Amino acid sequence: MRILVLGGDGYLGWPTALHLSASGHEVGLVDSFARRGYDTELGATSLVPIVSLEERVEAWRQASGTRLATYIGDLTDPVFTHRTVEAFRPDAIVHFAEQRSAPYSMIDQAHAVYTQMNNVVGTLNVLYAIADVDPSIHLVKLGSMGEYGTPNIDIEEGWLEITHNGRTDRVLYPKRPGSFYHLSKVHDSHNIEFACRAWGLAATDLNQGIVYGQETEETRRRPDLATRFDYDAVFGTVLNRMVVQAVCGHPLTVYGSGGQTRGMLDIRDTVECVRIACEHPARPGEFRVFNQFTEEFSVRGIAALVREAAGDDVAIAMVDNPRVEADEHYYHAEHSGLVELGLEPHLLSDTLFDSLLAIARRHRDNADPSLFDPSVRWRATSSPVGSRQSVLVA
Ligand code: NAD
Ligand code: USQ
Repeated sequence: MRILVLGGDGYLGWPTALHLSASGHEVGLVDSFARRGYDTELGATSLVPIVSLEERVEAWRQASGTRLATYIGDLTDPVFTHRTVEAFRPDAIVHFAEQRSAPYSMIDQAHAVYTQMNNVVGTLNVLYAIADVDPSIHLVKLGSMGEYGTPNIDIEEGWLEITHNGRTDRVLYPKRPGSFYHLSKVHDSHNIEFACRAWGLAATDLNQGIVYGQETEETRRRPDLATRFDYDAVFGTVLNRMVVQAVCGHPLTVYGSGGQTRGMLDIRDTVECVRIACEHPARPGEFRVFNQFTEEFSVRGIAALVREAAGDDVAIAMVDNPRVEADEHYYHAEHSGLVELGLEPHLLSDTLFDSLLAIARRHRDNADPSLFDPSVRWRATSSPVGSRQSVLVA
């Protein structure tokens, strides 16, 4: 298949592109380098050094004998998006290209507006490009388990059958997410479902849990194929952060009571789930939803596992929760769709010590401890007006 990976320079987009290429598909990459720009803005860098996209693509050519096509531009530009889809003519588009940090979206008004404009407008442009160029292109869109929030009922895969006043219907599962970032994903899901209904597009929404890990079979082949490893308080996700904190002798930062429970998955399962979704497309007009995670953990459970693997001298700090979220709640989410299509999950117990801790130890000298403690509070609304640029200058 010809597969266009949007956000192909990112943490997940890059290893997914390599996995699809190694599986025999023709792969093109699209990126605006927005993510590298947030690093500059926040004064943060990946724990594991990463090279430029140009160098990565050349490294993959040398390692595999395969060329990846690259398109540099911003999906919020409708002309760029349309021309790219027309030029590459994909069978499937995998859409990772969004601002993906909840804390980043909650810094202030400018960052919330930027996040929703970037994500919602980019996705709308992708939908229009598909409808104009070739409505049979299968859209595989990365959504988030956080779209659902933490309801007091079981979470289904995207859809819910309800009976109300004696009548029954199948409706999109009601969403109650916890940040302007997560809300941008909800808005995307509604726009995509409508495009499937109105124009007959075929889409798969992958409501992915929190990803951990940094290596895949393909990125391991050479150091210049590495993907990024974020551990800072804005872009680092909880397990990756705690592993780096542990090897640096910093207390593990559990927010609130640590009862927040989340679905999680290994980065090797992310790339495999996307391959499976591409190779088993949705039908024309179908808005298909998979919950993409393999295991559930509470935040304090993660801290305990990291301490068990890294050593008893690791301290755990209960930090005032900077977010507005339930830190004790019911959680049970369905996630059978991808397993039924053949996913064989990796378990955290197999990865934590051998892979994650070893990587963190190897690169611990690159860590900046000033980036460990939370820096964004959900209730603070400073710098309410202005552009993201003026906030940076200030
Ligand atoms: P990332 O920030 O590392 O990668 C996203 C890439 O998209 C970056 O390279 C960025 O430059 C690019 N991009 C952003 N906006 C763009 C635009 N308008 N035009 C072109 N390129 C643009 O993020 P990631 O961790 O790889 O996540 C990828 C996707 O997966 C996101 O949509 C995210 O919401 C979703 N997801 C991630 C996780 C996780 O734990 N990392 C979990 C669930 C879902
Ligand atoms: N948390 C801590 N300590 C930390 C960091 C986080 O206790 O040092 C807690 C948070 O309060 C939250 C949970 O851990 O309750 C998860 O936080 P996170 O930063 O690991 O993940 P989240 O903000 O939900 O976002 C990440 C990705 C996002 C993706 C989402 C999947 O950044 O792109 O959509 O995971 S999900 O959580 O399923 O929505």
